[in-house]
Amino acid sequence: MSSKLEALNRWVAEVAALTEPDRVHWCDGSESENDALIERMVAAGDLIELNSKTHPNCYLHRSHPSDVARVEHLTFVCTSEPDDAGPNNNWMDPAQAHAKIDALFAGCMRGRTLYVIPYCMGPIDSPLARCGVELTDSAYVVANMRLMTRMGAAALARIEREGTFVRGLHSTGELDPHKRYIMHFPEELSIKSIGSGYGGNALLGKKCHALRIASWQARSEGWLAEHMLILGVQNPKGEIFYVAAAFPSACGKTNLAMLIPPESYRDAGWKIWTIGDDICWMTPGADGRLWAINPEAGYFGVAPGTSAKTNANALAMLNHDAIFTNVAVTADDAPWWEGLSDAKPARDWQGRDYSAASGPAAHPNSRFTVSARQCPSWSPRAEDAQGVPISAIIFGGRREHLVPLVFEARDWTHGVLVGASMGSETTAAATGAVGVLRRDSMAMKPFCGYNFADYFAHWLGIERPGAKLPKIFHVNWFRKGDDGKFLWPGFGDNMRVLEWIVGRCCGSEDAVETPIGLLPHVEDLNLTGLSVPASRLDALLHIDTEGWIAEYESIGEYLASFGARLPARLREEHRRVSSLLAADNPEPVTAGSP
Ligand code: SAT
Ligand code: MN
Repeated sequence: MSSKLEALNRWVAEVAALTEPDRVHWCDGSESENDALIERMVAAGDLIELNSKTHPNCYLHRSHPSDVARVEHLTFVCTSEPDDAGPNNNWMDPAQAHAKIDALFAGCMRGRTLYVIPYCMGPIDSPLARCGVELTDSAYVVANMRLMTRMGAAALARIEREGTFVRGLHSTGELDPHKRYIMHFPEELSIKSIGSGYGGNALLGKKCHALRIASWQARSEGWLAEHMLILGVQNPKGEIFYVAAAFPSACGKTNLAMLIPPESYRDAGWKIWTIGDDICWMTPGADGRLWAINPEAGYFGVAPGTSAKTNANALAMLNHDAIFTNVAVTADDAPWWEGLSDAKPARDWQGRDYSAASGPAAHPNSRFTVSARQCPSWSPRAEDAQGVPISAIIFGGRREHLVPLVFEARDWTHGVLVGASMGSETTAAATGAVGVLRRDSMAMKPFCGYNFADYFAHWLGIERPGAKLPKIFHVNWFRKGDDGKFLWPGFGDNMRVLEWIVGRCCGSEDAVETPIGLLPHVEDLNLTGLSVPASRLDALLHIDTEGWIAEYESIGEYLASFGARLPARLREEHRRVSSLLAADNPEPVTAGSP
């Protein structure tokens, strides 16, 4: 097979000449194709069939033990000018990068099949959607891309019609961490990834295309490609407000996107609809509002901690037609991970007999891949070609201290500063130390395909005459008390915060002004059925002025690291909040004081 698009045929031929596969397979996305692939992977031991009674059509994949997460230190943005990639990215000269990675691709597919995967990010008929083609030698990648994107014949037809597509070349190579690179060429709309078969390193439609390359395209075309979930909050009147929320990887986006409200809310008629759990593409509409689509068609979610209590919707979608990566299994071949149930794991994520001495049974970054439609809270609006109008944008990270449960930015400029200043403690989603506080602007630190300074300017520029932009909020579910325990129950109870946010968007809720933004009055949070002591709520909504002065000093240093390219408006906004904090300090330290 080949395509009607000569440019595509030529590229496939060039890649085949370089990588020397035994055969080339053009994926049509059909059921029979998938069945045949799964059969081959099971025969080769790349997939293990799970219990067909409790988990029909579910499979387990065990990745190489050194290949279990994204590798930010091996991820590059290769632009002609180093400053275009910015201090937030690793940079390599494009010609040098091509030479380096092509040397690794040479002959790497001998004995293997080269799969051609045409895919569409977003509803297939949406003007907001964008297409790509991934060339890979991994059948596991094909099976995952089939769940995560609109993959196959319909995507190819759109690509042939449009003539343009993002080119992604991937090989598992030797799975050698020393021969592993994830390279992006935004000026060429292309990606080359070798040496990893895992998640965001290998499923090129996800982080590589839908965030790094798309953010670059979005800037030149006037839209936003963001690391955000999208959910709909339906109130008892039946009105639905759409909210986009940015959190770093493994900070609960999937759980928030599928939130089940507390019983009192459900009885009153509240409901959450899921549009997406990881990526959001937003475009200003003719009406001035931001309209959003989820470019993905599935979820690649973190397994550990997912349970009937924390995310019953996720559990319900995981008992058929799902791929599990690096989870443990029980004696009767059901998938298992820490936090799931009291059942005992029989084998750990590496397939060894489980022993508590060798660490967690499931890898902390173990994942499930499943079609979005299997989620009980899936919204049919996820297929809407025009997207959904966004009423609120939420930023949030993991912060043990200081940052209150929720606050609202005063206006768009302040909101952009709040997003740019985001900090979060690192997680197992990327290789490296866990629990270290780092700045992660808009949760895009690992994903913005260009200089953050230019990205902040692009965000500021979204505010144009006539724009009816969403309100911007910041939340922190991860605040801990002196006893080291979480102060806020989180999960379904986050509904209480969402209600206040939606109330602010339609003008029905009041707020308290503070230097860092607008906070709820404790009595305005609906706490029916919740037994959190008043002292804990006070702590959750308390502003520690001295702590915030120090925080703003650290934010100032971070912003200064972007040098002269940082938009002046952001610098001024930082100065404005800093002086509000100084004025609020009960014991101001003034220059020249004794
Ligand atoms: O592996 S992925 O990059 O897809 C998951 C994540 O880190 O969010
Ligand atoms: Mn993510």
